[in-house]
Amino acid sequence: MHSTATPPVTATHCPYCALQCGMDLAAGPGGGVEVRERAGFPVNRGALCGKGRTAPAVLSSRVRLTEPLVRDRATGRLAAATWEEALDRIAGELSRTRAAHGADACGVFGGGGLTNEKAYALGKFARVVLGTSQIDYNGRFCMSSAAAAGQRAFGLDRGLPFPLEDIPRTGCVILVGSNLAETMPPALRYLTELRENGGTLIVVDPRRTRTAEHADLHLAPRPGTDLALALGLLHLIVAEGRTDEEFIAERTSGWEEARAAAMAHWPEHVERITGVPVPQLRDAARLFCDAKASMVLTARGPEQQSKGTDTVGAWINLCLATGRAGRPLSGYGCLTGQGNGQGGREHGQKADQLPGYRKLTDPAARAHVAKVWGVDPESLPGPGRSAYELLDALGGDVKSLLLMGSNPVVSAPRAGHVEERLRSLDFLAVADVVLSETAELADVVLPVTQWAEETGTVTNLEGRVLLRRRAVSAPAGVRSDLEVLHGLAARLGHAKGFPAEPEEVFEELRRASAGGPADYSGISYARLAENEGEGLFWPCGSEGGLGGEGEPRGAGDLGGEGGLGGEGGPGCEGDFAHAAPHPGTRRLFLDRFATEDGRARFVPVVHRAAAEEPDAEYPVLLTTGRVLAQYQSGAQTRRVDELNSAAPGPFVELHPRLAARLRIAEGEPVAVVSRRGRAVAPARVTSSIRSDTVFMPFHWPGEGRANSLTHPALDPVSRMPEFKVCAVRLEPLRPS
Ligand SMILES: Nc1nc2c(c(=O)[nH]1)N[C@H]1C(S)=C(S)[C@@H](COP(=O)(O)OP(=O)(O)OC[C@H]3O[C@@H](n4cnc5c(=O)[nH]c(N)nc54)[C@H](O)[C@@H]3O)O[C@H]1N2
Ligand SMILES: Nc1nc2c(c(=O)[nH]1)N[C@H]1C(S)=C(S)[C@@H](COP(=O)(O)OP(=O)(O)OC[C@H]3O[C@@H](n4cnc5c(=O)[nH]c(N)nc54)[C@H](O)[C@@H]3O)O[C@H]1N2
Ligand code: SF4
Ligand SMILES: [Mo]
Repeated sequence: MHSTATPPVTATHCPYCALQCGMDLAAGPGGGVEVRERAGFPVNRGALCGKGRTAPAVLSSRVRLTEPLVRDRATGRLAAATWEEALDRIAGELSRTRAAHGADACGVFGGGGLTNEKAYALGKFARVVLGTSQIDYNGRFCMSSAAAAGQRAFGLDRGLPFPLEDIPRTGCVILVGSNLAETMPPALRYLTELRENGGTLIVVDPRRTRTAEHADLHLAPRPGTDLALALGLLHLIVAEGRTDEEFIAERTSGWEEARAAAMAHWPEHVERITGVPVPQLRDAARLFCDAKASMVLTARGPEQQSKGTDTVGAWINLCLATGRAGRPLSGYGCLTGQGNGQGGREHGQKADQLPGYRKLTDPAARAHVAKVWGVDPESLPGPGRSAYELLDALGGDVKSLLLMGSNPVVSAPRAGHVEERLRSLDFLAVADVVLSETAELADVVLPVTQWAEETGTVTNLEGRVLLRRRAVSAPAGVRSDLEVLHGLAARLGHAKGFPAEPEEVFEELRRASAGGPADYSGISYARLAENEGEGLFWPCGSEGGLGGEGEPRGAGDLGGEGGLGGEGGPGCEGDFAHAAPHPGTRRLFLDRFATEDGRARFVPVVHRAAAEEPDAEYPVLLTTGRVLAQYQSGAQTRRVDELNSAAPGPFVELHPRLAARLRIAEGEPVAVVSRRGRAVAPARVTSSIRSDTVFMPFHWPGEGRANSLTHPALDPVSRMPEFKVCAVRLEPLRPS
């Protein structure tokens, strides 16, 4: 390892999930890097999971890409090349594609792990340098349904509209489809403290997970039926007269239609759909309403469905009908997943979006951002395809792809088909820190720096913007994603506008976001360094705009001076006459929602079936998710010995009754077959799962790849694929 720590101890953040735990990095013995506890950071108070603790192992040049690779036309193999050769090749191929087939034949695919600066630069690169509309990113597979539902109901999407510290102080939490004991372990503390304070925890998950074990009440619905469940609860609440009519009248619109839609979902009917007994539904409704304040938190379980947006909408309706939103210690929140899952969805790598969470179809937004970019608004392309649709179009009208920060060969739905589409491209370039399964297919692979080797900002699941500092130097031969975009832009005729220095990019991002829903204009590296122990919550506007580019704060999409009605503070909301810096907005919606009239919108939703329900041929439901010791496609964590020992490979979790019926024994290999493909993994027999459902984690490639099976049906609003439910058949494979 040639990493050296400079300075000796650096306060920074974890590379992995959206909690963005604080950690200290110090020089370890033998030139290595050591993770130390950073007790002062409030989100995790020093606690780290095994992934964060072992993250320095992925800095090692033993597992890293340290030189560019270019596919040799004669041998078909990837071979070491210079940076000049690699960048020239990419620029040349993209130019050729554009000349032959038009700008939209060039695609770009990004990631929610990329810093704000990278996400911003990637979106600008696509629209300004390539002129393509064909850009989207893996966040589409993550929290897009919750984002769409939040926009629809509240006029704004910030995953959590309140800080995590509010959770222990509310009265009741319904946690829907989140296994945070494994996916955000240090956050489990907020739920245990809730219970210590006398509050109740209700967990909704088809499996009795490590998280569900902490619950006062565990509801285990059939996968894909959360929409019916939420509507059934609302039906009961209305029937028992427990709605908050004053709140509904003062702060919402659309109740009558939503109420009528919910009333069609009788508890007995909901029991038949979900498998959750009526008495449990009644208990849940009562606990939620009895508490003085309560919250609903969702994660991927209910969201990764072809009706994810409506499902989250139904849970939001429940909060609104009971006055559990826009009030202290109450509300709906989404537990966003990736390291920069929040910021990554705000600054323009999404198909329909411009920086600052602006809409690409909004003429004022186009004019504002075009001015910051120094281009004609007319030159900006319109919205492109969503992630799966883009991957599905590869080799069709999209001929070349630049991919940064994702590994879709493992993580995309119907992955066998996606792999085939990637192979059919004229040209594929991948920037990664390791040779991922997707990078293996590329014509050019660029070795890039990662978290501890570069400075950048990330926005955690609370909307807390953080400075993630460089702590070590990168291995020789590696460049940053920003340097890559700088080099490519220069070769494609844009010598200016793509600085490689993160702070310079952030300064431009501030101006581009000014006045938008996700306003970062009041945030700077200097302020983030000053607020290192806390970060700054967006929206955080500037007083008087920046360099004449920004509109006055609040004049944009949020409608006026009242801003978002966050809780006040010195010089806060509505008080921009004097020069005190904006303190950021820790809590949203307390005075008004971010809609035009300030009211939250009920959406009338009704239950519908999953895209693929079990039948005689494929009689079992498959759901997918995560385990504690592996992260996502596993590209990083499968390279860490300690994590591999804890979670060495894929498995199929199934109930003893199902196992007995199919004569499958613990540990025996079993083939799981769907209409998309087949996967093989050892059986793990456990009574913690419903007997009509099997579960597979999706972290592994090859034979045990769960996504060989999954269904690419998309939610009509968010374009989220149905990762959490499809129909499969199980075939025991007795070892010969
Ligand atoms: N260890 C680890 N931690 C991670 C990650 C990782 O890969 N590994 N990834 C990060 C990212 S990007 C994300 S998005 C988060 C995800 O965090 P989570 O959402 O907690 O993760 P999942 O395991 O995908 O899904 C959560 C639960 O949903 C349940 N579920 C399945 N189907 C349904 C359903 O139909 N309804 C309901 N209600 N529940 C269902 C599953 O049984 C599972 O326990 O984790 C982040 N943290
Ligand atoms: N069946 C099933 N499939 C799923 C899910 C599920 O629950 N079930 N969950 C979905 C969800 S929520 C998500 S978020 C996706 C995630 O799936 P992916 O998009 O595949 O996510 P990662 O494995 O994190 O891939 C990130 C890649 O970027 C690389 N990388 C890390 N840091 C950097 C960097 O700074 N720059 C560059 N250029 N590269 C970097 C990593 O090495 C890795 O190869 O998977 C989705 N797929
Ligand atoms: S919980 Fe998330 S942010 Fe915290 S150490 Fe683990 S992976 Fe890193
Ligand atoms: Mo995610």
